[in-house]
Amino acid sequence: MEPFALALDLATGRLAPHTSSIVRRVSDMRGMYADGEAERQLASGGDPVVYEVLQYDVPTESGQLVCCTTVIHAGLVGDEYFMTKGHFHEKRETGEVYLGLAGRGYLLLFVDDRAAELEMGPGTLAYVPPYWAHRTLNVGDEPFTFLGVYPADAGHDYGTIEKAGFPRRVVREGSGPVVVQASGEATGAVG
Ligand code: PAN
Ligand code: ZN
Repeated sequence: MEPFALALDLATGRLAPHTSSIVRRVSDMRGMYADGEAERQLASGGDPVVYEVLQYDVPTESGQLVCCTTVIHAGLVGDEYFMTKGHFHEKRETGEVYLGLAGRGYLLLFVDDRAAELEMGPGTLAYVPPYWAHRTLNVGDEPFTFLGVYPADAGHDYGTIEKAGFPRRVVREGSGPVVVQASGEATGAVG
């Protein structure tokens, strides 16, 4: 791998050049939102784009670092904010660093019976420790974008989250976000 420099647009999160990208729509996230009916209606209606990931690929080997940006669009499925699928790293002992670029979001994390949520905005540097599952979501009216840097051989385990979900969700109550237990009751942790 040769050294390289990329242009990162801090306002939009666009990374140029990038060598791969992912676009995920509501229909790509079946069963992940609490309100299944709202999810089905959106998916069979306009099926909006929930988020995009732009990445500059490097060899998938120990020591290499992937740099990628995520753009989560503003929106709701029922009362739940647009979010990423969320994952554990397949290599559980690998961590990750996120840097907020634009918009307002949350980072949800959990490991075993511990859960955490971090508010993110432009300039927030968030640390995802090894072993913690992580999911981000947009609680604002504009796209929420952030840069992620993680070991190229980390791998992504989505299956565990698809089966078990996250222990906490972030929903809009009135005009703002509230963190609730996945079962529905408020944690009282964040307003
Ligand atoms: C991020 C995520 C990105 C999209 O780059 O992959 O935000 O989220 P999902 O992968 O959960 O769909 C990261 O954490 N990489 O390891
Ligand atoms: Zn990750």
